[in-house]
Amino acid sequence: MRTVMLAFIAVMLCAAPLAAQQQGDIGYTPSKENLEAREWFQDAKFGLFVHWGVYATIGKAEWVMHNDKIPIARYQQQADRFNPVKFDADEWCRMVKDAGMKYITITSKHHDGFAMFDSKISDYDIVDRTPYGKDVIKQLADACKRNGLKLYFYYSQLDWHHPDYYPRGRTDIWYTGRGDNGDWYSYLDYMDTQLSELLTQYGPIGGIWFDGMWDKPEDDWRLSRTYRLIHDLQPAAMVGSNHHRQPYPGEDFQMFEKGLPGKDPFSKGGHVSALPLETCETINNSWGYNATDYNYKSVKDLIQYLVKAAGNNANFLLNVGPKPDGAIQDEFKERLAAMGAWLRENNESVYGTRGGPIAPQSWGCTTHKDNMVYVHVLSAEDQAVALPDFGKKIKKAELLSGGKVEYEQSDKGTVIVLPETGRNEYDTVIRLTVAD
Ligand code: FHN
Repeated sequence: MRTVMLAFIAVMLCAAPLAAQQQGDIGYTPSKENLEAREWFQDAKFGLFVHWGVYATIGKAEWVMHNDKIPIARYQQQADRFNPVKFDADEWCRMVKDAGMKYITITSKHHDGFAMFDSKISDYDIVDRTPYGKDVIKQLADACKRNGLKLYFYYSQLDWHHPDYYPRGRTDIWYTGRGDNGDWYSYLDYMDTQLSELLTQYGPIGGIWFDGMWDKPEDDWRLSRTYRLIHDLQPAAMVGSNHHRQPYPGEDFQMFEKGLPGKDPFSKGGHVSALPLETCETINNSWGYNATDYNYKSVKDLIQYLVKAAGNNANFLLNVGPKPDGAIQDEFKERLAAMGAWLRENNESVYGTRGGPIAPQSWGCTTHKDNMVYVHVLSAEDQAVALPDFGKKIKKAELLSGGKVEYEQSDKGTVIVLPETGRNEYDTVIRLTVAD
C-alpha cells in the first residue's frame, strides 16, 4: 500500500510541472517579425510602466479593492469620480522620451477588472462608466505613434470583478458580492475577446504583458490558444507573463518584478531563460497612485538599477502611478528627467548593448556592443577594479566622458586604474576597445 502511495505522490509531483509546461503552445515558432521585435526590445533597454485605473481616485494603490475589502457595488462608484481632465498623452510621451525611454507598458485592465479602453464586450470600462468618457489607451496609442514610441499592454488575467472568474484563486475575495459559481471557460472567452480588441483597435502594438496567472497557476488557462490568437492577430507582438515561473512556449520575453533576473523575490532564484529579459520596479513603493507613499528612490539608485539591469542583459521597466486627474507627480518627473540627462551622456554604454562579457561583480557590471566593452563602475570609492579574463585583447581603454585610462592586462585578467578626475557619482563608464 505504502509503495502504491509513494508511486502516486511521485506521479503527482511530476504531473504538475508537466501540466504547467503544456500550458504553452508546444509548436510555437516565432515569426521573423517577432524575432525582429525581440531585437528591437533588447536594444531599447528602458521603458515606462504605467499603473493607472479607477483605483487612483482612492489614492491607496491598485490593490485597494482587495486590501480594503471593497464590494463590487461600492468599488464601481469610483468610476463616477474618475475624470482625468489633465491627461495629455503627448505630454506623457515627451516625458518618456526625455527620460531616454523607448516604450510604454500601460495597464489596460488590472486585477479590479476595469478596462481603461473602449471594450465592446463589457461596459465596465472608461468610456462607458466614467464622466471622462474617452478611451485613454487610444489617445496614448496615437501619441506613441506620433512620438516614435512602442506601446505594450499590461493585461491582468486575474479579475476580481468578472462573475465567471471562478473557481477563485489565492486572492479569493469573498466580500465582493459575486456568487459562488461561474463558468471559467466563459471568462477565458471574455479575456480572449478583450485581447482581440486590444490587438485590433490600436494599430501595431509592442506586445501583451500578462499578470495574475499566479493567482491560480495550476488551472487550465488555455495559454496556447490565447498566445496563438495574439500572434495570429499581430505576429510581431511580444507575449510575456509575470507568472513568476520559467517561460511557457509561446512567450517571447521573460519578466522579473522588483529584482534583477533570478534575484527577484518572486521567482525564488528561478530559471533565467534565453529570451529577452525585463525587470520592473517602482519609483516609490507603490505601482498605482498612492497619496501617502513618500519612499522615493534616489536618482542614483534608479540609474544604477538601469545599469545593473543592462549588465544582467535585461531591460528596465520603471513605473509611475499617475494621479486620478491624469497628472504625473513631480517627484516622478524629476527623477525621470535626471535619468534622461545621465543617459544622454552615457547612451552608447546602454542602448543596443547586451549584458557581459564579464558577469556582474561587486563593483558593478559590464555591457558590450560590437568590439566595445563598457565597464560600469558603480562604487565611486574604488581606486581600481579587477576584471577576470574574458578572452579578448584590450586595444584601448578610455573614460566614456573622455580621457585615457591606465590598465594592465595579463592572461589572468585586467586591472583598471580609475583616474582621479572624470569619475561619475552614479556610474563611471570605461570603454574598452577589444580586438576581434
Ligand atoms: O499584483 C500585481 C501588482 O499590482 C503589480 O501590477 C505588479 C507589477 O509587476 N505585478 C503584480 C504582482 O506580481
